[in-house]
Amino acid sequence: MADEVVDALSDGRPVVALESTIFSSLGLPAPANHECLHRCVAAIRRNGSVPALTAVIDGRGVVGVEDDSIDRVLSATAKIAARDLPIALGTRLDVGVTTVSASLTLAARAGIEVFTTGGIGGVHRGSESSGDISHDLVALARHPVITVSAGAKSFLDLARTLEMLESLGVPVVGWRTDRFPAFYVRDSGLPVTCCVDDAPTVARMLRGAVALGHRGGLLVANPIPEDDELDPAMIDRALEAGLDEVEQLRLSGPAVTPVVLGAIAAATDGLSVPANLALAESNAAVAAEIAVALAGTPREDF
Ligand code: PSU
Ligand code: MN
Repeated sequence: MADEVVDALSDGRPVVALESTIFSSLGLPAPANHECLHRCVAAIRRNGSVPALTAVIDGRGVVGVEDDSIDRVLSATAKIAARDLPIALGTRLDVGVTTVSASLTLAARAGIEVFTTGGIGGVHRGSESSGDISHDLVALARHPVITVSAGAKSFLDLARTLEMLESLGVPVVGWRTDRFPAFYVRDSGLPVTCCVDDAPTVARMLRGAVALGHRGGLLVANPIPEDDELDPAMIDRALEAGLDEVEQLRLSGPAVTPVVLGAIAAATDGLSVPANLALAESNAAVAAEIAVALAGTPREDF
């Protein structure tokens, strides 16, 4: 753990964890990936919290990547989900980027209660035959951490993703919306479990869940800012291009998501990239606000 993160946690000051896959070339093309990280970190600090980027470095889980290791992490190509952490540590992996599930594992272990990302993984289209369901969903149900995301990209089966979250007992809280957002667009057409307008209410939800012994966290769904929303028709075409590419390459498993993400960026002529940066920054700001509210919500009150 970075000294700054240890100090903040021991003083009870707000900390927000970040995943690193989104900031690597598996998530965003260079140099936008670097810009995205800088904007998210700045948004977290501006809103009164300490950022903690997660990764695997030299065979260890890291919470709070130091500045001199950032370039090394962002150029890593090993995608580490939660189930890859034991392997990464056991084999002393040089460097790897963490997905949502691995980041939640590390954040929870470090005692961090809020995590920000772009979009979570979910139930893939065609999962009836492929069985491809991201471990992100299980991780959301396993760790007492609030995840802020702009929903999930609609190359996933969003209706099934929400059903799975219900099965797993994960509340889906709309941040000032009653609709589940679909990453580049504000409304997937599907409802959230409830709509919340302020950070203290979200903070009380986590405190209440923990006090009751309800395992797992919350998903806070924050729609992309209105000015940055993309045209749904254009995105649908780009998603089709991405899914076609996956089919032609006969990909399965963890290789699917990075290839679809790259194909979407190409098919939108790069338009998807600034939108991705804007929503990631917005999520980071909301996460920091929630972390500040948690710091002011005593556990003893529940
Ligand atoms: N969705 C995005 N951008 C991303 C990812 C998902 O819009 O960068 C990354 C996240 O790290 C997420 C992971 O946790 O992909 C999910 O991968 P999989 O579908 O293999 O579980
Ligand atoms: Mn998968």
